[in-house]
Amino acid sequence: MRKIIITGVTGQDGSHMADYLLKNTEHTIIGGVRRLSVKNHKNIEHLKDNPRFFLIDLDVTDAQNTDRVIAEHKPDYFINFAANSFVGSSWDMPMNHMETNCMAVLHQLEALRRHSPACRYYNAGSSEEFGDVEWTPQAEIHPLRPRSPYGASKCAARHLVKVYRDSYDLYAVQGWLFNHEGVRRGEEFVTRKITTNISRIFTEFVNHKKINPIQLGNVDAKRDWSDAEDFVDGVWKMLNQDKPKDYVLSSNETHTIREFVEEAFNFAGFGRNECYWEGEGENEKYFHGDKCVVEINPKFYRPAEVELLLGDSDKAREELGWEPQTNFLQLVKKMVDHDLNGG
Ligand code: NDP
Ligand code: GDR
Repeated sequence: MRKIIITGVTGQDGSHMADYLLKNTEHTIIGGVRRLSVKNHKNIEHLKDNPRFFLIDLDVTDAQNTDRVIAEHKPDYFINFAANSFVGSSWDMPMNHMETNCMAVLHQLEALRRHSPACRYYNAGSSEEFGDVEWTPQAEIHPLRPRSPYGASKCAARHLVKVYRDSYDLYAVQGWLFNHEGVRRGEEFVTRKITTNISRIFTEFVNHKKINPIQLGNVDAKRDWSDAEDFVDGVWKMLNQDKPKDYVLSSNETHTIREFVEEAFNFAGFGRNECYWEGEGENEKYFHGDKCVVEINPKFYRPAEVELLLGDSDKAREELGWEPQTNFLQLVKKMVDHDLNGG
């Protein structure tokens, strides 16, 4: 039986990883949580009585805290999902993104090499590192061209992971994960923002109330979306190879935010033929019959946008034997159904 520390365990990926490891391994899972005045353990509430799962205090920005935790537990695996993961906030709080997404990785690598050098380490890298893409699709060889402080923080962390791997012979990897979503996705990310608001609009609609449209930014950006539950399997496979290597995980398909909106309204029962876009740019709106259900709000535009992401995860599929199980339409439907049923 081995010990696995997961940071970010209250978030989307960390909680799915805990579920996955409790189901598929015999190992003990130690979830790292930071102190908050009001707990947000909704995603791990169902695990609280599991004897193989327990929580420890770990704020990843605190180097001493990190060092103590690693020295005490000497984990066999350390899976770092903790981050400020919202790209949009990274222009407002760039230092917080660097501290949480990059400096924390340095604290972890330093502590691991001193106290637990045989530990296998994963850091959550991102397709945002490819940023202003040079070509499409993006595989592991694509240059790093971040467009946000968030993307830059993940690139810097990537370099640290490789430097520590090469210098100290650590099993340390950082995947390039394209967008992955699901029913535990935070409500400010665009997919969940759409599905939770459609659920609200559905209630307004059936109760003949005034409909408050969803406010969105750039609906023409393209993303390569998958299901987060499929990705934790790929991360675990990356951690269990003969040699440490970094891989892209992606669906190998891309869709606009606009398409996500259309499919989500359709799954919620707002007939496709009754819905249409009208207007242009900041004045564009999406209607169901004569009711506006989506409008553009420039407040949600970003100072620099990643317009297109499309992954090429063929290497992971061949070498790890990994493949996503849920496709784009199944993912949209799963999220809409979940939110229509009360979230
Ligand atoms: P979430 O935003 O859902 O979860 C982030 C987690 O990090 C939360 O548990 C949060 O805790 C925790 N956290 C934030 N700051 C600290 C801190 N100082 N100390 C300890 N914990 C902290 O993100 P996801 O699950 O979606 O993503 C997981 C990782 O994968 C992140 O690193 C993200 O950048 C990366 N990633 C995600 C992708 C995606 O599409 N989801 C794609 C590519 C990369 P709290 O609950 O207290 O806020
Ligand atoms: P992203 O996810 O930035 O790709 O980062 P997000 O869902 O926030 O944005 C995706 C795209 O949608 C556009 N968009 C909006 N986004 C939000 N949040 N709100 C809106 O109203 C809105 N309107 C349009 C955005 O401009 C963008 O183009 C996610 C995070 O999980 C990161 O942590 C991770 O690294 C990357 O995915 C891969």
